[in-house]
Amino acid sequence: MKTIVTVKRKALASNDERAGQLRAMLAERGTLALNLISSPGSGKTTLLEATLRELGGELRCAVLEGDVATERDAERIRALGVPAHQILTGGACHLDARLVQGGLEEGRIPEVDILFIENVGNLICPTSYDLGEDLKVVLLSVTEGDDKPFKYPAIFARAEVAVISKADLLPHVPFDLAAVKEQIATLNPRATILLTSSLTGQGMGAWYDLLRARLATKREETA
Ligand SMILES: Nc1nc2c(ncn2[C@@H]2O[C@H](COP(=O)(O)OP(=O)(O)O)[C@@H](O)[C@H]2O)c(=O)[nH]1
Ligand SMILES: [Mg+2]
Repeated sequence: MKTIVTVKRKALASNDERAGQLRAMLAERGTLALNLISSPGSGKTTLLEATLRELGGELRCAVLEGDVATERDAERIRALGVPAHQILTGGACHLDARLVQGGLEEGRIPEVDILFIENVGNLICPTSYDLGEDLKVVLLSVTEGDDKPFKYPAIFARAEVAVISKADLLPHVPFDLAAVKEQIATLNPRATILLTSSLTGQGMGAWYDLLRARLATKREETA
């Protein structure tokens, strides 16, 4: 047991070192980096597609996609004319800083204003791995049940932004929105909570404004 804990600690320490290198590189470029985390199917890629349609003409964006298998998400992004690279983990349940460094290797992704990293779909493993991002964004769709923040507390405690997605489906599912907001606020009182629908555009203005504001802050900090 002691050996397992020590090995895991060492792996995380080595990841943190690489994440520090990534953070320094992104700061030098003035790139804002987001790490999107959720269960499979919560709407990460659809949120990105809507975001890139909105911001694509105004800001330089690129996407690193993390999945166990297939290039499907990267293909969805590239179909919008936005640079995307698919990282295949070959079974691993999360991205780590080494994989992201590989994804950013010369020529794969140009220098951009915002780099979106879509993590492998799950609420547990990606939580511990720093990818050099400026902020972690957790998504929870209204179809997943209103008990999830307390069931997966670590990610909701760490994510600076919580997006409650698929708001258009609220009238059709039992989902206590107030209770979910309360759980998230209990786990992270400073979290920004957004209610969005990528389908209808509900709440998306606040999401775009948050991205613009965070990029401006980063530029001021790194100028
Ligand atoms: N009703 C509704 N469906 C959505 C919304 N966003 C995504 N979806 C659907 O949810 C499914 C999974 O979306 P996807 O973006 O691939 O999720 P990901 O696995 O988190 O990247 C797809 O069928 C989407 O069309 C939304 O805002 N409203
Ligand atoms: Mg996806």
